[in-house]
Amino acid sequence: MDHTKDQNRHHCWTPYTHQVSIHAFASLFTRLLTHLLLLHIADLKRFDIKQLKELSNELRWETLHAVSKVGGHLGSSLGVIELTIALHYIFNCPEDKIVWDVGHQAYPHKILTGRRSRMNTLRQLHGISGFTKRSESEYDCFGAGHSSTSISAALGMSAGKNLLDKKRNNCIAVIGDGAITGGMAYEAMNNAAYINSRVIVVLNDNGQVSLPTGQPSVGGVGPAGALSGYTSRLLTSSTFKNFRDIAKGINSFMPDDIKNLNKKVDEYVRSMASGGGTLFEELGFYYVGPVDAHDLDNLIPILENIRDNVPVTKPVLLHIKSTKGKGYPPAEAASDKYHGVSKFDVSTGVQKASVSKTPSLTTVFANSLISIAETDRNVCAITAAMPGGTGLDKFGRRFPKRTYDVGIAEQHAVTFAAGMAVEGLKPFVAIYSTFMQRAIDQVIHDVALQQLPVRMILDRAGLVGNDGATHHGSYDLAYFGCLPDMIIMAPSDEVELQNMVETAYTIDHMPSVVRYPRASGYGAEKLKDLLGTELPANGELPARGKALPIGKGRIIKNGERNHSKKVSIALLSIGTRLVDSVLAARAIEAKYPDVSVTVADARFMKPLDEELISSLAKNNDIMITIEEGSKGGFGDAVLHYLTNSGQLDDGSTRMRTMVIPDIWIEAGPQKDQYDIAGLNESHIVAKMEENILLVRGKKINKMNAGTSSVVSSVVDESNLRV
Ligand SMILES: Cc1ncc(C[n+]2csc(CCOP(=O)(O)OP(=O)(O)O)c2C)c(N)n1
Repeated sequence: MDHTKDQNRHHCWTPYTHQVSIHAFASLFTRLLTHLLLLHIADLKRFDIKQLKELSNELRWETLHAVSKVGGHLGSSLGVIELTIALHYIFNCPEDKIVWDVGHQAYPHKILTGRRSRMNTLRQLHGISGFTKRSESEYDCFGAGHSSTSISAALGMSAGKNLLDKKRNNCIAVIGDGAITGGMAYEAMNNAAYINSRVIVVLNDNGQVSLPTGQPSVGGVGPAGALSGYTSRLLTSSTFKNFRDIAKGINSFMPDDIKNLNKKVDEYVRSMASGGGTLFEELGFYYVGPVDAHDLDNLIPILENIRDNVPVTKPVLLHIKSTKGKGYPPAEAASDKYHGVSKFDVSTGVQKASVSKTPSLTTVFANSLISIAETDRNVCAITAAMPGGTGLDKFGRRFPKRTYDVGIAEQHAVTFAAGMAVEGLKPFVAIYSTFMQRAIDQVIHDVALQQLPVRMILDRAGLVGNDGATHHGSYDLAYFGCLPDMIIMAPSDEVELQNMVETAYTIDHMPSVVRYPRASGYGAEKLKDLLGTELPANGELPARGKALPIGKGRIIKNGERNHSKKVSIALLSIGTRLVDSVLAARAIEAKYPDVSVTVADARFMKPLDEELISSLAKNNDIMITIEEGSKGGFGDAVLHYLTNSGQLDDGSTRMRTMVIPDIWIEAGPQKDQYDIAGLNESHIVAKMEENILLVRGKKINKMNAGTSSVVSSVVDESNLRV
């Protein structure tokens, strides 16, 4: 990076320093960072502590500046600046392994490990990922996006190093107090001491478990879960440890005589920490902490001590206390700590989010559930650390006692809801489609098999945009569609969503699912024009939806039938691709006067509307299903039904499925992802055109064949004999 740019950066920054005066950014030139990146991350080791501190200011600025341009996860990254520097200073990556849990806090790590110049492409199409990703850099030893995997992965690497007799064994998992609420983290810790493999767990405690934390929905202002309470007690019951205290403690790993000598000091240090750090110690970890995460003077010698003195057979947990959003006042002051932000103005902290005129489907769900819960005290709601993203924050403000935030624990959320259903409650579990993948067995074993009426609300079902491949909700139609005793719905729009929430409410004899993408409603005008749906005179959604007949789809547009229409097509959509289907149908009919297109909305993935499907197949030359889901979902279910009932045997209907293709679709704007997936209006048009030509050709051949039937039948028979 050339120096002139850095100078300019100084000028950009000046107004901000006047307004909120952040002394942490006294050094506005990224001199050291530039120097370091011209060399190699290993050269960091030649820096002295003063330079490391200066570097942390530069890295903080660089992270802030990069995210302000493209949006992304900010607060978590700002909270681990010093930790990132300390880890790279003490350990030798890539040989040593740092596994960042979730990976959303790894931006400073990316900047330090050769990706500074690409930070402007963060989360963009063909850019670098917003999470760690193996294919992106050898310094990203493990990819992430979903939480609570880091300890297992680091432990596996450690065991691998042992088996292969590798001399250095520094495998480090950096995990937040949110991610550590996930069950996998405990499964890994339980296993760590047992297999005698050293793994270094850095517990980054910033008091934010859910997104955002402190909603009344979680019953108060604190982070969700008892574990957070426990680690907070560890923090408040003692002062921060400095490296001398901790060095004394770690000395207990020395030979026996020194060990005995130091034992008392060690006990003292650790009991000061907590009344023991006992939970982690009971799991067989050596507990170190709490330590101020922003104090490099301590952090560096402590990590050095752990590296050099903890035996290779002992897992260790370093408990650090950090401030999410550290060093950027607007982030520190915000309730969500700027966890995830859109582009923003650094000088004011004001985000440039595009505001939709119509409510998001998330809001429509929340409002619908609130209306229902107002009349039925048995309705309750469960979120796995995502009250904001699922709309349950709103529900929680209205019904705090009936809202449960269980932490990042999707499996528990589902079985917990199953337990509530046993007691006769009507639980709604709202989980993003991608995170529901965690709880498939709980849905099968605890819910469906017992026909318990748990209502599963899957937000972000489909392509999600800048979070990319780890977060797409592509598979739920496939993984739930194959289960017996399950009712699965996908609304095409906000009115349908409201109706489906109402439908789920009425289903008391088995589980039900409502899945919808990250999208906004269409609003009164579009609904009427495109789907023929009328809203009340005020243009707003009614207070309550109407329960739909189970397993029944609807026709949105009937294709015209007369002698001039030579080719007939049926588009059968499930979910929000319906509007693109209608637009595509209109475009085709305008372009080809001899083609008629019927558009239907299946509404239900399960049970299938077999009557509707059969009639569409029977009455059309071409039938195309469209869904925002992977193969194995709706289209396959329709095919399965039609082929097994012999309805495609005579070859008179050309059947095609349009699904999210069998590839990982990387981060980028949602609209581009629909293009990559081939699920936009233009792709539906193209798919119809392809088949129109073939059907026309076939029909012409047939007509020609009719005039020379004798000849062709002879040819056919001889072919058969061959
Ligand atoms: C399985 C799973 N569920 C939910 C999420 C959504 N999520 C991303 S980060 C986050 C909070 C993580 O908190 P923490 O680990 O403390 O990290 P922090 O952001 O506070 O640094 C959540 C709930 C996820 N990534 N993975």
